[in-house]
Amino acid sequence: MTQTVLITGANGGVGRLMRTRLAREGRVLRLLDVVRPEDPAEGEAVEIIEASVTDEAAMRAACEGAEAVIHLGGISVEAPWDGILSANIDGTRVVLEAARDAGVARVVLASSNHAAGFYDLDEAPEGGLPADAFPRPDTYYGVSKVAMEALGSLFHDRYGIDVTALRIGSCFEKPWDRRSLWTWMSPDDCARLLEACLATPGPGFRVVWGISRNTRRWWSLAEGEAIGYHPQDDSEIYAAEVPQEPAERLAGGKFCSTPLGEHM
Ligand code: 15L
Repeated sequence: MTQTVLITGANGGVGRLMRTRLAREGRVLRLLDVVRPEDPAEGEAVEIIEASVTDEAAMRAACEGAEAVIHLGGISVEAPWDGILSANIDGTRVVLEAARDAGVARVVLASSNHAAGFYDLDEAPEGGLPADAFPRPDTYYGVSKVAMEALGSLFHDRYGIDVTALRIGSCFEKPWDRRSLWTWMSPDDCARLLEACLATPGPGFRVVWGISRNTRRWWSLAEGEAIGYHPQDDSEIYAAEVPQEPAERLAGGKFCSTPLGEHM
């Protein structure tokens, strides 16, 4: 049987890194983005949808027949409130309503470390800051990720949808500064995490950190391990290459001091 997985924001930074990594025999990736993703390569099992996550009709059609939704769509940094409200908060509501109405059993939400950006590294207990540490958003963007988590919890409790919200650190090919040595999630580990979210039996509603097994991490891996996420990469191999300044202490780094509501 074919498994159809809808990925919103499929043409964004994380979405593009996942396109080949989430390809599997028997799986169709339905790639949705407001900027049209590239057409399928020869033999690639993908469907392309050019649409916004705020477009209710398009989202309903996109969810039809999908087993799972990986919701990466929206604005990925600080920006004016109106845009954040529409793309990130209303967009998440639209995605969850469409998933519910189409009978999609499982949704993975790309939350962010910026939902908890004001934790200081000294506040982490032994084993790391728990993934469900009470929110301390660092921006309007971070507030939208807190709202995303709340919507996920709501849709789990009301409708029984399995929802895992990922407080993603920094998912890029490589870390680039001292902070990202804590926060990095390698693209391969991101794919491992998403596969765990798709495969784990009955996760209910959960929040999980999205980071690699970084030597310098101070966020807990326990919640990820509980759903079968066993990261294999460590940013330490890049430590000698990255600048050692600024020596950030707050989880959210420069997001904590960027002017609220201004484009980063
Ligand atoms: C995020 O949530 C952003 O989407 C990404 O662009 C990075 O800035 C990342 O956090 C980070 O904290 O490094």
